Amino acid sequence: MPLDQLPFRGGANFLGLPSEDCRYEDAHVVLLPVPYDSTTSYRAGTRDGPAAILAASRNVELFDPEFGCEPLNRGVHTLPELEPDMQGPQATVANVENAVQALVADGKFPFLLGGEHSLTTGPVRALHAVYGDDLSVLQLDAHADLRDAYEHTPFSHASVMRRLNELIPLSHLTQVGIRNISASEMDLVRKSKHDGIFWAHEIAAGGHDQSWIDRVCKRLKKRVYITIDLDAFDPSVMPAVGTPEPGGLLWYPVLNLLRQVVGQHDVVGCDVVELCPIPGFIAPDFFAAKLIFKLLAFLFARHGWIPDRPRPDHAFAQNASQPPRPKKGEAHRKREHPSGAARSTPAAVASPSTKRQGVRSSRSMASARSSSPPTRRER
Ligand SMILES: [Mn+2]
Repeated sequence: MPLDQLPFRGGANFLGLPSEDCRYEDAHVVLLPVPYDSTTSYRAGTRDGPAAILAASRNVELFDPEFGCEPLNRGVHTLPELEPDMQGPQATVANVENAVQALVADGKFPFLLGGEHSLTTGPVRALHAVYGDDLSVLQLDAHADLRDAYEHTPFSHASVMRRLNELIPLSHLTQVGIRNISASEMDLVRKSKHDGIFWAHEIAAGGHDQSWIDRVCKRLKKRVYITIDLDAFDPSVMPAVGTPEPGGLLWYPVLNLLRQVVGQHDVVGCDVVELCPIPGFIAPDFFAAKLIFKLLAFLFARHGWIPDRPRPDHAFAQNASQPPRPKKGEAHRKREHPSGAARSTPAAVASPSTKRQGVRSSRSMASARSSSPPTRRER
């Protein structure tokens, strides 16, 4: 049997979409996986984060009830992993900066998958070169990361916001979910009258009052870079981080924050960093993948990148008791369970819009598919 008729999986692209739907040329968003950790101070392993996120993303359901469609069927390209430079964090950060510079020059929205948090300096430098004082940074994190140096390096993940502060003023930095800060960082906060910290305990004390989200949005400038250190979340929902801290943020409030920020501001780049996978425990990997899916969906909605979008912005969020009905023709689509049960059913037929990367190794197969032999949906 010829190789191209066997069910090889495609490369590790986000969501496992067919390669013809996530070409670089057509992409709005480009994911840049950087499997780097060298300054991690507690449990190491964030270098395995990008691969775990991409693997988990294959199991994210493409249909999103909030949008009433499959918002990310096309337009998201995943680059191969950027090789870490073992000379140290500076060299790797420089490579990331160069990569993001090239993506922005090509008109792509850059989305970094870490890796440790020190990488964030790369995209922020590249975007600051473009947007200057218009650029502000929204950081979701348990840690203020304002130390001048940590464990003898100024490029530590514990110093990343301090490095950014050499580029952008504290008035352009908004920090959400903070609950770990040192005395020296607190000194800096007091002396500089930094009022951009949204403490985790204050958010928690507010309960269902989410007016803090309005205050976050008010503080942001025109252009926003979003950096999400996954330890911003509570360890009960996101235990797979190198430096967990109790009392963190939860799923829905963070989605509400991201929905509003993306809806009201010009978000120009994002990263999700510090996933430190726990072998055999898939829930945190999936959590990270789904978080990226939602963030990208908000972004696609904001820019009108979702083709034939059937519902107005965030209608589901405003009327959560009424999930949208499937579009005509979708009602009988067979839902394949993310557990992979469908994998054992080679005859399973997916509608064209939901097919993911399966046998796509040659043009001949692509054209064979369009003459409609049933193609197995790869998950
Ligand atoms: Mn952190």
